[in-house]
Amino acid sequence: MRRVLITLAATMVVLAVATTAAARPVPRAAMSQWAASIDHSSQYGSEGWSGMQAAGAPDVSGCGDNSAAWAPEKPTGTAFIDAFYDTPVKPSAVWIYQTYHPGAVTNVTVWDAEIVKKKVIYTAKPKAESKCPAILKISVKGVSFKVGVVRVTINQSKSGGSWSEIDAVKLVGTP
Ligand SMILES: [Ca+2]
Repeated sequence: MRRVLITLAATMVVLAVATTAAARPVPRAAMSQWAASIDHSSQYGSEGWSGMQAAGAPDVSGCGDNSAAWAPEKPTGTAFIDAFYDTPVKPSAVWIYQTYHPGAVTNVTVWDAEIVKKKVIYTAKPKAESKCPAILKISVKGVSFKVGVVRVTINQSKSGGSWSEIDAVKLVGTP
């Protein structure tokens, strides 16, 4: 009887190992997230129009000068925001919500969370985008590392002497 029990126990261990080995990992679903915090090259105000106004979900409706969006200190020249995300992801898309004088985004660069690896995912010449508000939807391919930071650079040379403002920056990818 004892031998039978030992044999039975050994069989169960083998079965358990086999079951574990056969179980496949479950693929992670893509997720989208809004920036948790923002650094900036400059900001128009410390509260309204500050860098943090580009964190979180969009909260500007329509097109116009709105304190719930980030604006740089000056309505001329270049400026950038660095959007930081809580969960680093292999990116598939970055969406930039432009709510005043769209068309100024000239460069989007992504970093890993440790700020070691980086890749430029978008470049363009500044233009006056007639559609406003406008979402710049960038499809991201070929970034092999998990992204934790997105830098959005704007050039306001075609913004008609007024500010180009960004309401939110969405990062889509797989954790
Ligand atoms: Ca906002």
